[in-house]
Amino acid sequence: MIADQTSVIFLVLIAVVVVFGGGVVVLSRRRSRPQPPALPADSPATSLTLNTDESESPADSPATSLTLNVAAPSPEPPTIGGRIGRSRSVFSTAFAKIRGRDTIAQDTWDELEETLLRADVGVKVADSLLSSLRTSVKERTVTTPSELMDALRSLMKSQLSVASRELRLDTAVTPNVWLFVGVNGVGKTTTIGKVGAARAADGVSVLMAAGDTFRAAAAEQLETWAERAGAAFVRGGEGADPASVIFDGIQSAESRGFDLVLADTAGRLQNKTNLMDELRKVRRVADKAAGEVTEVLLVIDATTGQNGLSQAREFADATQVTGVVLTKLDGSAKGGIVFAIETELGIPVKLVGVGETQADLIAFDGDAFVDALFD
Ligand SMILES: Nc1nc2c(ncn2[C@@H]2O[C@H](COP(=O)(O)OP(=O)(O)OP(=O)(O)O)[C@@H](O)[C@H]2O)c(=O)[nH]1
Ligand SMILES: [Mg+2]
Repeated sequence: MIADQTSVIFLVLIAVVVVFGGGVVVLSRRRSRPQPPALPADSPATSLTLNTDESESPADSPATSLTLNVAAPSPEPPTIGGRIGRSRSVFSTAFAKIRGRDTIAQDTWDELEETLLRADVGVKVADSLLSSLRTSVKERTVTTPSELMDALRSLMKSQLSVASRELRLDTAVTPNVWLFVGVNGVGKTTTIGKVGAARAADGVSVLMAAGDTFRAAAAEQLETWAERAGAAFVRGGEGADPASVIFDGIQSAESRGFDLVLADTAGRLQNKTNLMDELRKVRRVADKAAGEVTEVLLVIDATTGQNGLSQAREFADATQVTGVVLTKLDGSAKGGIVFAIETELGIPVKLVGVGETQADLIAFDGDAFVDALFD
């Protein structure tokens, strides 16, 4: 329909140019979007330029130029494979090298172990994967390096087959409360911005509560994300009690009939007892407020390595974490920590952050993640 209109405008303009003997015509069309998510730098706007043959133009009239600037189409939703692609080659290269060997020898095992450890799966998970593979080789169900890699891939997938990764949003509850916790700088506030935008786009009414009262800038950062997502926003004064800001946010959401409160908290190290106690209080008070805490999401930076496991342990103990958000998986093929978190702690990874913009959030899929490490 829009394309038809553009064609009509195009033809009319050509006619005008022909009738009036030249000139430069520039047409711009930008698709209107309610929330313009920043386009990735590598998706330029489409520009089409048509020049008439100068030899046919009268000497005193410039060549006719018609430029159509069309905003690039919305990027395809990101995929794990697409986003960690840039640096995962270290793994796919190692796996491909093993696959290309003639036999399974000691150096095959060494290389395999090193690659798994580099992917951050941790010693325990690597040992369990390797010992299962050794058994298969002993029993001769696996005889070639290629079969070995296939067996590893399916073992890794089976380790990530948790019952459900769905985020709980109960329509009978007003409001659902999702609490975001984690150490400093992992991407809590950014993730709230992304989650809020995605839910608001689905028609869920969202309120963001600035429970990070440690710095004034933290509330302002969240407010910006709330504006972008079209979400309501509640904050307290600098240094206010985070639990009471979140409580007020929840009560306000209830009285205004909001579906979902996304509560931000200040980053804290998992070994700081007083700060972890503060978080316990946040959880307790949120439970006392209206609605129900239906998710406590621990945000972990994928590049953190095995330290992510001790973060998960301590935060789970303080707040009954229901899921993990693994951020910054773009540009990193690590994130093997998901194996340790899921197998050792039984906490499902629910979301993955693959960039800094609103659209850079993916629902975690274990199979796709393992495939991305291999392919
Ligand atoms: N590349 C990349 N950067 C991210 C991602 N998520 C967040 N970031 C960046 O990480 C930095 C910290 O993000 P914040 O959201 O402020 O982290 P935070 O956990 O709220 O930090 P504190 O509140 O200080 O504890 C920002 O520069 C974000 O843009 C991601 O998935 N990928
Ligand atoms: Mg923050």
